Amino acid sequence: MIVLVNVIGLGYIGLPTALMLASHGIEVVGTDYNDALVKTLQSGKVTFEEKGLDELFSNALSKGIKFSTEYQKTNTYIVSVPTPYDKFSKKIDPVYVINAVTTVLEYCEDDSIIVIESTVSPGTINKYIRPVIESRCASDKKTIHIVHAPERIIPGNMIYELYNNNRTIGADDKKIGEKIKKLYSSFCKGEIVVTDIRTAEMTKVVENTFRAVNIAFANELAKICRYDDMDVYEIIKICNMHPRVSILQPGPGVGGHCISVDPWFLVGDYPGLAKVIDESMKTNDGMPDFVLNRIYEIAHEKNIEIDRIGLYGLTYKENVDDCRESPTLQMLESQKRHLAYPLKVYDPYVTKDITENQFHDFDLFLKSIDFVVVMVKHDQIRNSYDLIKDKVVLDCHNIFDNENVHHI
Ligand code: SAJ
Repeated sequence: MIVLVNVIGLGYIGLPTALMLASHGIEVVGTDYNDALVKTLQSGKVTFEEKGLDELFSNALSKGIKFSTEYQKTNTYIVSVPTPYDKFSKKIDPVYVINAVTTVLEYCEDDSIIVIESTVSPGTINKYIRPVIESRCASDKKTIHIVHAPERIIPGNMIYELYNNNRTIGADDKKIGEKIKKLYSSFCKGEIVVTDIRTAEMTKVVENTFRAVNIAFANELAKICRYDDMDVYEIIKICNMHPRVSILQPGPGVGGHCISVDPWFLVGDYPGLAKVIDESMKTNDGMPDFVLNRIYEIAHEKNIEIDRIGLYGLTYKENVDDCRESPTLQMLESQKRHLAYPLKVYDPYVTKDITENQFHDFDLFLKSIDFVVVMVKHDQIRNSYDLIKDKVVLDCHNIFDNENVHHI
């Protein structure tokens, strides 16, 4: 029987998952080694902005959720720590998962289940996690079960998706898989499929790769259409009227910790085989530079000085405060490498200074520029066309169809 669930890693995935379980009557302790983060949560404040998160947090607090820097002695753990990738080899770096599992092994009871929610590349659990568990089990004479339950929620709509998305549970033993399925069913209304661990690992990476490849296709079309003066948005709109065509939207690049990262695991592990994926990732990674060229062309044509150009948006997508792998940061980084004066930048969701020339006041930002580049389609800018209509506008998301607005 599950007595207490110890969620390890209270980031974008771990925190909402812990809160969701606690709100649905499960006894939960959330553990993170970041003391400041744990203190913030203990003081009753959430650590990032997300629709519905505050409410879920109060609910979980009223049901007794606790936060700690200590691992707990129990029989069920959910590990949701980051899995970065090595930029050079493109392979996953499982060090955080290995460390978390190693520490769990010091605390867990016999017959415990360790659920890994972190995204891992196919084979990671067998190669790196299983040996750690098996050697410890042999010396302690314990039985420990591994389960992989990759998360699928999208920032900006996390709470709704936690409730409603279908899920995958990978386990060696179906009975253990069913036990964890029951745990997630305490809040999840979607279908939960129980399969084996390698399949669960692969499905997660494939889902994000599917999206990366399809975004790359839209980005490539944008480049072709720009080269030969065609309207990519009109073309995509018409093509999508075909019953079996559904093209995504081009943009200034792909950010976030998932779609811009996970497909590289397949390229790293199967370099000779994952060719479409490799090219797609390069296409997406090249978009910030493509937009930078576009900015240069337009500024040159309109005679605008570099210090009168401003980038609107620093996050990796609209209406969230998450800047991981953001196209704007990639673009600023590329500018820096070319020793160029950094462009002005403003984002209503980013209140801390994370880059040079960053504004925190929308009006002041607008007053200081003549050319605005819409990098992120936050609701604020969608509703502010009147404020920018007299400026030169490069709209990287096709949110304005006004005649004098430029597109990528
Ligand atoms: N983007 C485009 N064109 C599009 C759609 C998106 O350029 O047509 C860009 C966005 O602007 C953004 C990036 O792609 O920079 C990724 O954004 P997203 O909203 O598509 O996805 P993420 O990274 O926030 O979340 C994804 C989701 N995966 C899939 O949709 C297959 C989510 O379900 C996963 O939980 C998450 O990755 C994850 O953690 O793996």
